[in-house]
Amino acid sequence: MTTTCGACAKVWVALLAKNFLRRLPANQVASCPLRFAMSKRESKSLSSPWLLVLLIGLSLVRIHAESLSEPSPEVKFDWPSFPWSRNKTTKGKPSSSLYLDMKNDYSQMELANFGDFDRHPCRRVCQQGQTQSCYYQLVVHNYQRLGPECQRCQYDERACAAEHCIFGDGVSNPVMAVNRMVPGPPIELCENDTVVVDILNYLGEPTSMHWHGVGLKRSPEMDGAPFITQYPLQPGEVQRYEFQVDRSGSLWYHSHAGWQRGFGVAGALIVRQTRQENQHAQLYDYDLVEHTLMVQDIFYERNLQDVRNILINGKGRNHLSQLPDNDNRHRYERLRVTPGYRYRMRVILNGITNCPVEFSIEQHKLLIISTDGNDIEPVLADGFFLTSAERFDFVLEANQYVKNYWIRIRGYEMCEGRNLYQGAVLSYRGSARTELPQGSILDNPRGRTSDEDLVLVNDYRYASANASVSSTLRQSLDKDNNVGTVALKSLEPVPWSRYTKFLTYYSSFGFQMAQNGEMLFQIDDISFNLPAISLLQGRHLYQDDDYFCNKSSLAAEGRRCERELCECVNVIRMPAYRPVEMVVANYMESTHPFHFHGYTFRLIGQAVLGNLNDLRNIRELDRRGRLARLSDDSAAVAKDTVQIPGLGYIIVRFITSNPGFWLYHCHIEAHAMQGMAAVLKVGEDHQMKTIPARVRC
Ligand SMILES: [Cu+2]
Repeated sequence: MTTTCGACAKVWVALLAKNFLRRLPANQVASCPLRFAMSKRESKSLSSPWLLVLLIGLSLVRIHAESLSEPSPEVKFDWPSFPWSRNKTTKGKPSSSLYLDMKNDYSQMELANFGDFDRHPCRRVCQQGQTQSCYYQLVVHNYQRLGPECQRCQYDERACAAEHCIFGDGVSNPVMAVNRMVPGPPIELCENDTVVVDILNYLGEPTSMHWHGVGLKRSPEMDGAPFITQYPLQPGEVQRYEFQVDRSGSLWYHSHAGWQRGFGVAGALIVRQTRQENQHAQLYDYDLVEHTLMVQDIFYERNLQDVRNILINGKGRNHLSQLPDNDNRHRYERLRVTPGYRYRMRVILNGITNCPVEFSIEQHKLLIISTDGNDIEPVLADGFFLTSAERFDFVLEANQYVKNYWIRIRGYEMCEGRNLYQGAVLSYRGSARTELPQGSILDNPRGRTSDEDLVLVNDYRYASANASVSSTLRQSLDKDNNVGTVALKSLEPVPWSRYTKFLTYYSSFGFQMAQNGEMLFQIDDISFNLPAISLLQGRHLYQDDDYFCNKSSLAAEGRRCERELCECVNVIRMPAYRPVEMVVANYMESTHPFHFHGYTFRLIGQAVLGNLNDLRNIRELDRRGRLARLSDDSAAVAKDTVQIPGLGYIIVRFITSNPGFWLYHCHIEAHAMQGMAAVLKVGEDHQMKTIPARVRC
């Protein structure tokens, strides 16, 4: 008995410590860790140390009670020490050079050790002058949704974590996991931390990792684009990525090889600021990693273009099962909140197919404060749209009756065709812990008749298709035929003035049919082929003109790419350190998420253009002032991914201050892989960083 109680006490203490870490309030600046865990009411009432002791005692009793009913989570505390364990190597103080101990030492890499980073020393309240080097190991490997690990999990949800079961939507399917998780474990950092990540490729195919939203000015070779900034990482190899995150926000990591992102190789990369630097710090009480939602459309088996479901943090209702929403064989993600508090929440769409989604929470307003990791003037809305790779952060105030509410995802475009939607649960403390909200996820999933009273941010459905939509916000957004994104306002002023002269580039997204009937996607009427030499590493080995093409060089050769099929290594050259503007037209009726690496840009135009498929006409329209732009000094929203409306255009601006080769592509996986990609070569070879040869283990 004594031994058992001793073990319990250890678990209690571990759990209590974990609770402290999990509840770091955003406005917490004090050094006393106990204050982390106290609510406002608790901290007011705790004037005596005896009360503090009582509180800890009560917590232990409560946690003990919970541990009896939910035994599985403690298992992770029985694992061998992680290499980054505070107790083992740093005596309670995170070391800035901790990762150095691990250099070229992979002897401790046992699969049993890999999991999430709940206890990572870089998971902390950010304080001025306390940046760290943060070491992580990510094993990328084949796995199975509802695989052989899921012995008990199928019948008892509490067993899933201990079994490392990925239940998903309850349909057995191959996945590619990161540390036995889909999505992969979130990485939490403070601005200006240095990240060191060893990627272990345990797949049967090459991989690479892209850090979406990180600028990588000092380390362009860490961008993870195969054959652009690195050679792919072969099966069985380890590659170390090392870079500084000189910015904050909701970023993410994902494989940039093949369809791996669609199979699950992706996770959140959350970079926080100090309270002094955080311009939205007053707007919320808590910023918890478990309130990060990664949404993903999935396919079954290897039928890669047939979208079959949408999952939220890898969980959701199985649409094939015909089971009602409230059947306990569904696994819904559950977000816990305490009444009276305000929570920062983050949503990331790891979209694979053309499946933009609408996000909302039953009976709650969302105060939207950031997109793609860039702070915006807050907008109070009923929901927002996300296209693949976009992120939105919002503040949720837990100000409704204590019960469970649906968090709702509704799919559009291809997902609309399959009537796909998904739910998670917003669960107020004090409500039934395992119950689902009453009613179905979407009261009327497809037949909602009126959007009139809804404020939906980032609405990709442009005005001409939805002229009846008439919310106040949308009326203001639809001025000049704009869609939602361009109306958002950055908190940071633009880094140029009204007198700045921009170099303007015109570019297009379109498609062409190959002779064999295959639909090839294109940028500038060119289907992209991967080069045989990685461009950044091998740039001294070839003559650009012999190796690259672009619309100008092909035109000079007499090629008519708007009529004949052009396929090559499309490289668009830009001078370094210049203000640049890109006007990107979409010749297709369907929308495309536009993204390029290495930069955050400002969105200054986004509208419907009509049925045009020749850049000469678009340039002429622009010359005549027909392409609406925000005024030069307006606080245009900063983004790294944005939707190009069907038969529409976007205009983005940025300073080419990051020389290198940067991939420019549609973020729909099928489109990019079938040619809708190009490379921006920014600067000349001598302006780019010298890339050292890599040593791999
Ligand atoms: Cu596309």
